[in-house]
Amino acid sequence: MKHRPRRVRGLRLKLALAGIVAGTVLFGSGALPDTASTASAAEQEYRRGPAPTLASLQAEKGPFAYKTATVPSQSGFGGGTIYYPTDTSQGTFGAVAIAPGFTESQSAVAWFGSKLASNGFVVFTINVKNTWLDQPDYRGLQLLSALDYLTKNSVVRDQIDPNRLAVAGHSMGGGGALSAANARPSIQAAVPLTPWHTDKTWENLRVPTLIVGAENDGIASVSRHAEPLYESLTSAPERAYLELNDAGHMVSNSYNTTIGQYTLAWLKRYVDNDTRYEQFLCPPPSASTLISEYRSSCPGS
Ligand code: 9J3
Ligand code: ZN
Repeated sequence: MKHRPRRVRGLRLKLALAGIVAGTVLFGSGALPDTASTASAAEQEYRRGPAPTLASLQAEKGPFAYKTATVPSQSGFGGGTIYYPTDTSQGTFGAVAIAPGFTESQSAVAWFGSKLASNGFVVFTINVKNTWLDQPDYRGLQLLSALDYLTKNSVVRDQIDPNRLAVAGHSMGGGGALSAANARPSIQAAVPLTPWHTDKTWENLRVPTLIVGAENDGIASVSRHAEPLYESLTSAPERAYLELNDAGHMVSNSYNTTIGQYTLAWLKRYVDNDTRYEQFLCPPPSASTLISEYRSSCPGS
């Protein structure tokens, strides 16, 4: 739905706090610490791949070669497919677990495997235990179980940074991604895709979250799901709402350039702390033939 852009909330407070922190650092020590280069070292530590361009974000595949590994059904989730970069020369990668929606299998989110693994993430597309029955919160528990499997038991466990994890999912799986992020604040990013959840109170969720909505969604209408879910994220350190123009509920089930572009930028920015991607998120895009609406906390970082 189209709305007036919303005011950035909390920006003034964040600037004030930043000033207090900077002041404490400056006045609290004899020698001036080089905070700028410290920050950029931390940012650069997790950078993977070359500097991004709009074309590289929109490309179906990135620069990393990748392989897949099949995982059979486990006690905590219904198995799935791990897509992982084969390059072991650059240290660990961040990882994202992605759940499908009601009636769906991992095939509904499979394209994120190649898109994101080829850009330097370990991706775990999962099946849920009972694709018809499992409610969003249970899908969320299964996402957490899948992340634990990835970092503790999987064939690529040593290639994953357990502190750089993310969750995503379609519809009830997107509701599950909210639930997982809410339960585990150490998760670095969440990307619910045309999410569906009966609970619209996510005021305690503290994970940077990008919600993708589809303007003409007839199953999880944006006015009843994506938009109120986004608006409830008042404690998320960063949040964005990307609404795809003229799109339906299944828009994320096959390759979509705009969803791929923003999902990749969001994960790079918040899982890898890669500020080279900030320019593709902030300032926010204007409405276009592709994007009916965009809300965000920009500039918040
Ligand atoms: O996962 C989804 O596609 C949610 C859709 C839905 O309408 O669930 C109602 C039972
Ligand atoms: Zn809208």
